[in-house]
Amino acid sequence: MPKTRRTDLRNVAIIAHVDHGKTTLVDCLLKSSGQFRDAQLTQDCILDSNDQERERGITILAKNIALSFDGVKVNIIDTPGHADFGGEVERVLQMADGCLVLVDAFEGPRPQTRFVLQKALEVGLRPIVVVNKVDRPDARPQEALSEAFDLFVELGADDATLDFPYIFASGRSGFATHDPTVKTDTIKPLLEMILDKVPGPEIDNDGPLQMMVTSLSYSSFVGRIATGKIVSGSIRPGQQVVLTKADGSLKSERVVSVEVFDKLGRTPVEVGTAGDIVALVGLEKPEIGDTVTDPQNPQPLPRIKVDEPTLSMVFTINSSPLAGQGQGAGKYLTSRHIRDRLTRELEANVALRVEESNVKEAFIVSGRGVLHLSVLIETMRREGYELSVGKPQVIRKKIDDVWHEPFELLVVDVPSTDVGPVMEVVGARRGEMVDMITGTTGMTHLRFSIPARGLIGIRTRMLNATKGEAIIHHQFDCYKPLADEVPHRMNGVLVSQERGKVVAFALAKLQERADLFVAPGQDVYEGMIVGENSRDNDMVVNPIREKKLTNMRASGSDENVILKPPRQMSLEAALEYIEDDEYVEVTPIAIRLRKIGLTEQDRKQQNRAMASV
Ligand SMILES: Nc1nc2c(ncn2[C@@H]2O[C@H](COP(=O)(O)OP(=O)(O)OP(=O)(O)O)[C@@H](O)[C@H]2O)c(=O)[nH]1
Ligand SMILES: [Mg+2]
Repeated sequence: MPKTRRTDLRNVAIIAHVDHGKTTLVDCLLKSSGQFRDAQLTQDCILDSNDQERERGITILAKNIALSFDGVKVNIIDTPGHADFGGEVERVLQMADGCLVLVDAFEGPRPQTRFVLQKALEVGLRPIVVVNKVDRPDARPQEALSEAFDLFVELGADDATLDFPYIFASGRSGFATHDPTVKTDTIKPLLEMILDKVPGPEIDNDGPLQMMVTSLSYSSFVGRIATGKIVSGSIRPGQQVVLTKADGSLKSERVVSVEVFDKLGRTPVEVGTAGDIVALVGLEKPEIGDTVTDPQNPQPLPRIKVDEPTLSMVFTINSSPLAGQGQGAGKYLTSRHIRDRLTRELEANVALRVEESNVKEAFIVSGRGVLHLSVLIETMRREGYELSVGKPQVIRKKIDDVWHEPFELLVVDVPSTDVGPVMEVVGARRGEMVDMITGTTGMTHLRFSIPARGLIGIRTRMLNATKGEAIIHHQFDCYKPLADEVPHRMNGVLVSQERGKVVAFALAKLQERADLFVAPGQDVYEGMIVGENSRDNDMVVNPIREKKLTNMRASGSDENVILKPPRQMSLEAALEYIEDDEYVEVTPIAIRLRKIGLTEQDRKQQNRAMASV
């Protein structure tokens, strides 16, 4: 069947390492297209539209937008840069016919640049390199460009691909230029390059309908919405189609509505034709990798996979004495609430798995990393859920009768003087060095292969060891046979022996040998963790004990106790901190740490049970 290329359409994905400016650049393209009301464009990163994306300043979900330039429709897919969401990037590249690889003009290519570029080359895309953030005072655009070239070479790009088009830009200042020494006042050169260098989609208009589901979203009104690119044929609302499923079976369904991307949203159309990226509404249970195809002549496309989860956590009800207490406490506390919410999450969070656990009221929730799962926990807490979450555990696999565990590639950049402490931290966690490059700038670039469980909590430790200088990035590498034991937390914790309100007098005594997590006036309960012991053992303490009243006024000093501010932990930090016998208690108003066994007797029993496993 002869294939043709559309000239009225471009499908382009934007890929890069985390924070290299993808979303800012897409914003800039949107603004420059002049197709928006001002009110829509007042914020930065309009595309990072959910709360957590805004607060964390990262993109979590890939997003489609569309604009038109010189009479051509341009579909742009913004992708997340964080390694936990790398699988998402890989999938959405299926919708693109070209991509922009952004490289920070100071940092040059970074580990995730390599990962996403490799994926783009694997699906046969010819990337355009955008050396971005050229407005940075420390920008070194030419070096960044030549480092990008080296990366293409390392990845085995063919000659045609090595001859990649490139351009310099600043998404934040809103311009693109062919000469980094000359600033312009428009992003147009980039749009022109997209029209010029990204091929229109190659299509077969007369072939049978073929569209692969590459992403899913969910609405409680219409259910799952399947997005993908039509490779051949066309599709109309009301049309009868079949979905080719993972097990090879066919499922007959009817499409209710066909929508295309339009600016920041979607609009229904009468027909979607080959080359279009469409969202299909009305399919019952579409899954990633299904081909939506012609019932008369079903032709499945090669199926894409969803990355397997590498990490799991126990989610269970909040069983602490403070559950549901206090102003602003959670509204959803039961295991049924949690189960329903997790089931709903599975509709569109494709890398997530949920299983019932053999422990009552508990679920095993698996995902792509601590960030992937903590985003879900944070979302739930904002929606009014309370829950307890166990220590993140890596998922082991039996391959040829031998237990394997996930290993990651850990990349660390540090000032050369801090290489020693980095090696120590990584070595203690069973990491092995892959290579080390000392640059001319006084920085050393180290790469390690490390068991994924060794990474849990490594960030804090590494930052402490290098006075905050280390820049760390990691991504899944492969499964290898189990490594040796990874050492546990060095310090024990202080466990409250009673329920009540924390008293300054008690803390003053405790802080002599501990780092405290609570402040006077705060509610605590028996079994709650209130601080970190300076030694390696756990200690039961009483943080609510008042000073004994005596007839004699004590002499001076203990009247006004001076307390160190309590250590505050983010949700991620808390998840990385706890050990096997501990939970993080998550409510809309608090994140607390606790022992799973609240009384000493419970804990003894539990330890015995654990020891016997
Ligand atoms: N100097 C400068 N800073 C920029 C530019 N573009 C983005 N930034 C800043 O870089 C940071 C990251 O920008 P984003 O656009 O969120 O980066 P991203 O690539 O979408 O990040 P992820 O989605 O998390 O991978 C923000 O603090 C931006 O303000 C630029 O052109 N120049
Ligand atoms: Mg982004």
